[in-house]
Amino acid sequence: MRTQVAIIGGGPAGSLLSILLGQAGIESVIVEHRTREYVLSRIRAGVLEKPSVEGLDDSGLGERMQREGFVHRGINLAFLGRLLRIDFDDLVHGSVTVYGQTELQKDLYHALDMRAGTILDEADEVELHDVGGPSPYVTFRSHGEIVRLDCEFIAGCDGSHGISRDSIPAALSRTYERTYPFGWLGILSETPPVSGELIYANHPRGFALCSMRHENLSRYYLQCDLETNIGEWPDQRFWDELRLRLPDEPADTIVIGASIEKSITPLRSFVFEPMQHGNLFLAGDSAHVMPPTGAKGLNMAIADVFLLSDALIGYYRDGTKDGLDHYSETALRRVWKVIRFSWWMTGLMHRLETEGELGQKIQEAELEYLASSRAAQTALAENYTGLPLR
Ligand code: RFL
Ligand code: PHB
Repeated sequence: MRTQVAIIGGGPAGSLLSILLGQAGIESVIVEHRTREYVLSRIRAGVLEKPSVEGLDDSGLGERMQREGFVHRGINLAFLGRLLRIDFDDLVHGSVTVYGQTELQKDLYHALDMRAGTILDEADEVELHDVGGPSPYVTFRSHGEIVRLDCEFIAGCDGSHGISRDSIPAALSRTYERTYPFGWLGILSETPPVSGELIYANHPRGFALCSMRHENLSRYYLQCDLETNIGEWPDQRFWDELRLRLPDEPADTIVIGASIEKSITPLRSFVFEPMQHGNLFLAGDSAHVMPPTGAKGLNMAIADVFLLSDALIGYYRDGTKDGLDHYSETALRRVWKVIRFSWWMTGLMHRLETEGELGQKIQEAELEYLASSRAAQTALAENYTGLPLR
């Protein structure tokens, strides 16, 4: 089998890349480890920043998102029993769109199907070969058969547990990592959201987040210990704890109901450098992971893919290698700013055991400062709604 670009991983990064390349007449094949049903069953991100929304719209992929997504012009920070609204519209003329990753993934698969894009799923034993040389190829086992896929470029879009980055020699690469000593216990519940906008809550008992998917589907998270056993968190305990971590106003009006999903996510900041080697290019979670506090992971994957697709299109259309040569350097400049923002917001909003009561007081002082400073609110709004793609 032969193609121009072999794409490892068919999550949002891999699917979007294949579509954008297809629109420019460049052939690609996606090699995905899981089934489509499995990929669509993962409940993950919920917030798209402005540059993601604009990019998807410009690529003709935003029709359902525009119809069914919810534009949010602000978020709320809860602390010391009160709510502080960060008004994106007023501060930076910005907004974000609440649209689940699952829905976006469905739209991407639909667009791939319409162009007869090739996804080889249930691929095992995926291996990359000769990424540093002129004729890279990928081998894998698909439905019992060993397949060899020859290509000109490989895009490693295989997420945080992927294998692509292992093909970049250790002597030439570097990882930066922090694992946080806590996670998020999340539930999805068919109840109306407690508020029209997201609420990020700082509380001495731990962080809480009230989010949503639509009018009758709420997503809530609680900071939890890494050793937390989900079995010890029946729905009632979750709701009781959530109420304790919120100011009275939202706490008293929460509509509770049965959860339809419950899971724990560990929190991590991780960057792998460089994001390219020879003819291999990394995009999305395969190169960087951030704690979900700033709602950035999916948006970063989308930003990488716009940059990489432009670089590949530049090469195939005009023969210029400039975009490809500078891909990692350009992508990482934005990656580090976003990693920094997610780290900052995580540190501001979570209970930090090692910092004790002093840490709590300092967080409260910073939140008070935010409440009193338009400059500080503007910095938050600018980062949350999305830094420019370049
Ligand atoms: P994905 O989505 O993990 O897709 C990678 C794909 O690669 C496949 N794969 C392989 N395929 C072939 N061979 C191999 N060896 C392979 N190994 C893996 C996998 O099966 C998978 O299909 O990575 P991608 O495309 O880079 O997309 C990244 C996003 O999924 C991720 O950053 C976000 O979900 C993060 N995230 C959030 N991001 C936001 O922008 N806003 C949010 O509000 C937000 N909330 C979240 C989140 C992530 C969460 N969890 C569970 C990690 C909330 C949570 C709880
Ligand atoms: C979500 O709705 O899943 C969500 C929203 C905002 C975040 C993280 C997750 O910061």
